Amino acid sequence: MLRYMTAGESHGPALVGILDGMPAGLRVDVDSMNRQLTARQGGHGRGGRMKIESDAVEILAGIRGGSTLGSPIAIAIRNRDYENVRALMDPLTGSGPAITKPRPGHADYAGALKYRHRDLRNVLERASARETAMRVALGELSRQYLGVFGVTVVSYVIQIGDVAAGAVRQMPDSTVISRSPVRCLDPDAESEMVRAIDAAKAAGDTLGGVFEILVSGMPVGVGGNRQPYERLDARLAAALMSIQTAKAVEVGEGIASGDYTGSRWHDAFEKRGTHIARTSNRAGGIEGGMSNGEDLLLRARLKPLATLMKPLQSVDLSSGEAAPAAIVRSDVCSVPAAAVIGEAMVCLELAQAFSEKYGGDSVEELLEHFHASQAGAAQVFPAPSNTSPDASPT
Ligand code: EPS
Repeated sequence: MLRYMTAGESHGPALVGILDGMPAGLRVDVDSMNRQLTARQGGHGRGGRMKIESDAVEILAGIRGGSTLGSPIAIAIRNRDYENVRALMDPLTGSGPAITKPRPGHADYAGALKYRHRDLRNVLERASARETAMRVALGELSRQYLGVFGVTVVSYVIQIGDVAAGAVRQMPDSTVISRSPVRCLDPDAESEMVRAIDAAKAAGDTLGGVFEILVSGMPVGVGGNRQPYERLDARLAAALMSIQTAKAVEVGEGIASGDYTGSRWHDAFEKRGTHIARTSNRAGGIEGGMSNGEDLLLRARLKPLATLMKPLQSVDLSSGEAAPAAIVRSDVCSVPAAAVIGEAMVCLELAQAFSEKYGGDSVEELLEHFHASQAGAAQVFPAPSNTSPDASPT
């Protein structure tokens, strides 16, 4: 079983993460982990913090000579900004003026009451999206694990504020995505998105948006329907909803599904050569909580960031008096970064689901299980099937 845990405050000494259950013998590409960390830091609309950090992983355990050992993998990412705020954040002596005016839309208020903190900094330090740097590092390791099965995961932005991009239905080139300042594949929408972010910044405001994740190379039957928590759609939705600012997740054309009749919505089967294909993919590659062999299509809708340079009305919790909400350094728009984080979350969740179905102690054993499963599935029906062993990666 694959599982992970992270720790770290936004301005503490470091973020740390442990990924347990990775098989032995996986070649690890640290450069691609660092590239994803750089991608997470990017995107038009990011704030001053990103000029201070240059995130890179430090491998502490579980990897030797560039390959996984099968033991727990431990990683650190240093917070450079810690050196600037040591007096405030030192784990033993840190202290400073309390933040007491909660930002509407942020974890400030609920967290203060939940943990009985009088200083909202004690809430915002962990609530900050800074911790997602570690998710991205662990997610990139999970992507490398998924690569063993020939699975590819990409993300791109399809909306920022009220600027929407054209639909994407084919696996896009990830280098094209990473060249865009807003991870958008539609050049017209891209320049309008950049303009919208600049306008929001000038107005002291923030913007949310929508990103999409496309997963190709999925075998049939990952996830399950025996128990609610096995369902792949539920698990991927939870993984994406865990991203700061996420307010809704869509699987395939899920949001519109209630508007259709069954005969118009479901993805009919079609015999195409030696394969069973579908005439559409409104289900987003998941039926009955299991992958159905089509590409996975997921979307996350993000609210605008809660820290406003022209703040909303709040209450000073220390005095009970009305006051504008606290202003702290923040971003204007983090949708492109959230897309990178979304990819990581999907990789982490999919890797767990794959390890449940095909798990092994080494990559060799994993592939034995996978090939045996694919070959077995191909025998179920003598008729054409897209689970043929030929479809499996070499
Ligand atoms: C972020 C780090 C934060 C913010 C932003 C994202 O750094 P700092 O608080 O030092 O400026 O830039 O966080 C938020 C928008 C938030 O609400 O916490 C990051 O690393 O992604």
